[in-house]
Amino acid sequence: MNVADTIIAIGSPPGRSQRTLLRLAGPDAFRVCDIIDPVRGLRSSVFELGSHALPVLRFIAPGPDSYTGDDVIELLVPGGRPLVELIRNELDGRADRLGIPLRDAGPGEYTARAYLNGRIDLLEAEGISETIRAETDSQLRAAHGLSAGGLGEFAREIASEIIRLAGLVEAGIDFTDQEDVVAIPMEELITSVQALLVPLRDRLARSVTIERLDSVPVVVLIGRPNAGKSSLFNALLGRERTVVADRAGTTRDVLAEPLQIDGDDGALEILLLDGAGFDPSNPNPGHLELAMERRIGEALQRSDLLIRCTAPGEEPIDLEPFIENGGGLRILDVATKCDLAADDARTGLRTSSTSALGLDTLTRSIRSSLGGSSNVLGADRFALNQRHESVLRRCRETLDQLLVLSCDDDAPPVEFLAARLRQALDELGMLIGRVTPDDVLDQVFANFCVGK
Ligand SMILES: Nc1nc2c(ncn2[C@@H]2O[C@H](COP(=O)(O)OP(=O)(O)OP(=O)(O)O)[C@@H](O)[C@H]2O)c(=O)[nH]1
Ligand SMILES: [Mg+2]
Repeated sequence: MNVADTIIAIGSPPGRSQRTLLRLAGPDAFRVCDIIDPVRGLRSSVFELGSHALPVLRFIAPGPDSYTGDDVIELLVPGGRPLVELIRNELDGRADRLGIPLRDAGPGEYTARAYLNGRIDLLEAEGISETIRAETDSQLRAAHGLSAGGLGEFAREIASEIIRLAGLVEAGIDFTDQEDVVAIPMEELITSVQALLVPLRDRLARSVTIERLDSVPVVVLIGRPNAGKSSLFNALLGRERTVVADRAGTTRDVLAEPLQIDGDDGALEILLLDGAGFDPSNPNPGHLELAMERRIGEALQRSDLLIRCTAPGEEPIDLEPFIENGGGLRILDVATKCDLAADDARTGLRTSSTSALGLDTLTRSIRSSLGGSSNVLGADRFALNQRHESVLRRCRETLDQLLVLSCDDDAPPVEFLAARLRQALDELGMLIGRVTPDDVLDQVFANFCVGK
């Protein structure tokens, strides 16, 4: 990616629209658009397109105070893509005549330029990308957390304490012959690293990866007609979402509702599906039965967990013919209507939608069957993407190793400890930018009068 180029892109999604945005950025953006005296702001203007003077809104942001850090111009054009394509061709022609290389912007290039020009840090850039991708409230809040700089601030605080410690340890190696330099005592180093590990561990324990927020597991209630599936569906949701009746075949279609299961480890959101009862003993299913069977079959294919409901006196249905490549599919067996049959031979979790028996155990079992971890960003949680999480985890592991080394009876050479601190800083550098040996040296010189 060459930041010296001038780039152009249509900033509106494809399809019909009343206005379309065209954005240029780079050293020749103003020249291509014939702007001689660029003044920051939004103004109405005209764009000369052949013999037509097209009214446009023009936003001018001279660098370095623009989103990307270089000269930016945005044209808001009335009409959709075909008109914008004509403007684009006209601009290409002008660029050719002026000898300006004008090229299409690559994916994310405006934000990449903002990063490369020092307008935003890497974490803010990732936050912008997550904001664009966000589909749920949790994802949007997570993205905001990234772009608001919370993680960067946290990582910088940790790094600054590691720089302080590295400065002290390295001063002990390099300048012990200076009378005013005292190497950090081992106990003090251990206490400081322990203190550093507390927020790091806490952050990791309370973090939810953004990738995890993407995934809402699908849980399907399945069983014979009249098994009590819809009653269980309503009972789990805590409201009368669907019709329940003693007539077999009440539910005809697949209903889906989100359900949040709270736990010590944060909340887990699932999509709970209630479908038509399935009667494997029916040798001649009619048109309607076949259609219902197809619908429930589709639901099963996208499910992560099946709750197999069996009413008193019935055998659990055989799910094998239903599930293609279902080896990895989890099944939770539930004996329904246990208020009617206190003691029977059915296996599985005993529930009753009427008396609420076993409902708490069922939600806990759903959660643990799905792996338990949270996919909802609660107020006390932090969003990280997988890259951030592994950086923080590696930093924590490195500091853990340093603690083990320091607590060893045969204390290791101090160079080993310094190397571990450097390694932890290198890990954090993946979040906040590289921490150079000079940063550590600055710390040494700031604390001691070395070389005065
Ligand atoms: N006593 C008792 N009756 C229940 C319980 N759960 C469901 N029922 C009754 O069983 C009948 C069938 O319940 P539904 O929840 O509609 O069963 P379903 O599996 O959804 O049935 P289909 O949609 O027809 O496949 C209704 O009359 C319910 O009131 C329960 O826990 N205890
Ligand atoms: Mg039903």
